Amino acid sequence: MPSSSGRTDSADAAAPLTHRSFTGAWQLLGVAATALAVGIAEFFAWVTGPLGSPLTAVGGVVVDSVPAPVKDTVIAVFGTGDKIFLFVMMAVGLVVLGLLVGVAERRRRRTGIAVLAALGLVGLVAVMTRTGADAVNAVPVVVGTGVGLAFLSYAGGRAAAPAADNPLDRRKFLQLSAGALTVGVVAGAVGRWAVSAARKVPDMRAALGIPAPVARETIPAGTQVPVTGVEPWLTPAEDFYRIDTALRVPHIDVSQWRLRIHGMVDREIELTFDDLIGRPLHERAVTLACVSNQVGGDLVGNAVWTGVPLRELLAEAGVSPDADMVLSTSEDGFTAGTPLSALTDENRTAMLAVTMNGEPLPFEHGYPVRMVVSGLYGYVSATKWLVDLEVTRFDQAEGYWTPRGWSAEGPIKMSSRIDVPREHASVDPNTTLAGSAWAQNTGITAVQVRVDGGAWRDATLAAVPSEDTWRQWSVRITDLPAGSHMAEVRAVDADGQVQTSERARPDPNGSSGWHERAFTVRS
Ligand SMILES: Nc1nc2c(c(=O)[nH]1)N[C@H]1C(S)=C(S)[C@@H](COP(=O)(O)O)O[C@H]1N2
Ligand SMILES: [Mo]
Repeated sequence: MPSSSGRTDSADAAAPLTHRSFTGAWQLLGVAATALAVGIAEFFAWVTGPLGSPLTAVGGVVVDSVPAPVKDTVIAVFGTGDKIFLFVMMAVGLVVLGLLVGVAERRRRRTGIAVLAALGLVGLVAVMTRTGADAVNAVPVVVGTGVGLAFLSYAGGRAAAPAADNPLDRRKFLQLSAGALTVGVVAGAVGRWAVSAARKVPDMRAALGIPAPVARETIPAGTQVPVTGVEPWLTPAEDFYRIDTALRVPHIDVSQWRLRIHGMVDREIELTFDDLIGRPLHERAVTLACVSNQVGGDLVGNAVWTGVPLRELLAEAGVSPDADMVLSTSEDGFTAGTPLSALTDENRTAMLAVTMNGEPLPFEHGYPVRMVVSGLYGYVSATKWLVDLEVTRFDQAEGYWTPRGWSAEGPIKMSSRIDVPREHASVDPNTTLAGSAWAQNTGITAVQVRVDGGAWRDATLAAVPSEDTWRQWSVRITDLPAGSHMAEVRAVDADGQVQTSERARPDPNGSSGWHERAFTVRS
């Protein structure tokens, strides 16, 4: 078929495609069909709700199957960008699968169709096995896969037809594939954008009238050492580290929110959000830490929370003396197993928090209700988007991370960190070192620093409202000779325990070891 455009500079362009010709065209066809299938599915997820998104669902399955060392490596390399990394990996994977679809279809008709159909099936299974999915969530994947398959079948059939009766020349064929690819990418982008934009919940969050706490936290003056470069004692919510398995941040409607307290209790309790905030609220500053935090790492933050003490709710429910764990569940199916003793102890802070630094919880940090327990790593205590509390036993239930290689119980290890000088900074011979240290529930009584393996010097400690938070420290060092140096820090808690020098990686129960910092003194 002659080209009608007149641009016959490339004779090839007008040549008909034959079954085995021009691998590139077939690869483009495969990628286009795959993009069309995924893009259309993501587009329809906008209509049926975010649970219908195959990308989110497959990503969720990947997140759920990641073993502890892999999770730690990804977090160590990408930090809180772990989710972006996952989506980039999925996009690359889809392109590779698309190439495979095209190559398979070129080799033998219908094999590419089979590969794409199998891909759709994987998406469907992923979607349907996510927490909360129902039949309607199957629609996007089914429609998307159907469109992708129809396109592949039509265009593949044309491409493979004998030259004589083939209405598609090579240029038209490439245009068709490029068009399908564009439609797929645009539909997918629009769908994902619309899912996040179509949320009415933010308005309600801003309008929430949460009563003032009856018991206020009194934050003493001087919690912050006057040294530039030290992380703020109170971490702004925007800068607070975020770690969770949620590829789709839950947006819960507070008017629909319910919390059930059940299991080994005398009386089950069900609370609405109004019931919860109608109770006396307590305000506490508590430092949260992630078990994946490396020595010197930044997966730790300090905020002022208000909420209802868990002790009171559990007492009302009447906990069985045989119980030793509370399994908390979030709206998206994450679970944490917290030792009951930590939640009933009068000397510990353990609450259902509704505000963070004076605002309703940000969506990323658990809106509308999360747990905050002083002294336990987040994975065993800090359930965000909380909807269920089951009083149970460690020999009968386990939290999300336990079967994935993390300890069932996760007390936060005593830690200290050097913030200043920054790594490889160049400083004056007289300089101030500063940072923070934490031993929640016990409290920090000393921080010691040494340079180049010399004598330990006591740092000056900043003020803290309680032993629930980290404590800043600083120490002035004078007359350091020019050249490279190494500083180390260690903490001492109120029981006289000295922080261990023994290095441990984060899994299975938290990193340990002294933080060291290399720096240079200018001549
Ligand atoms: N629903 C839910 N809650 C969760 C998690 C999660 O994956 N899902 N991760 C936990 C972990 S591992 C940590 S360290 C803290 C982090 O809380 P943040 O993101 O508010 O800092 O949340 C905890 N609560
Ligand atoms: Mo964590």
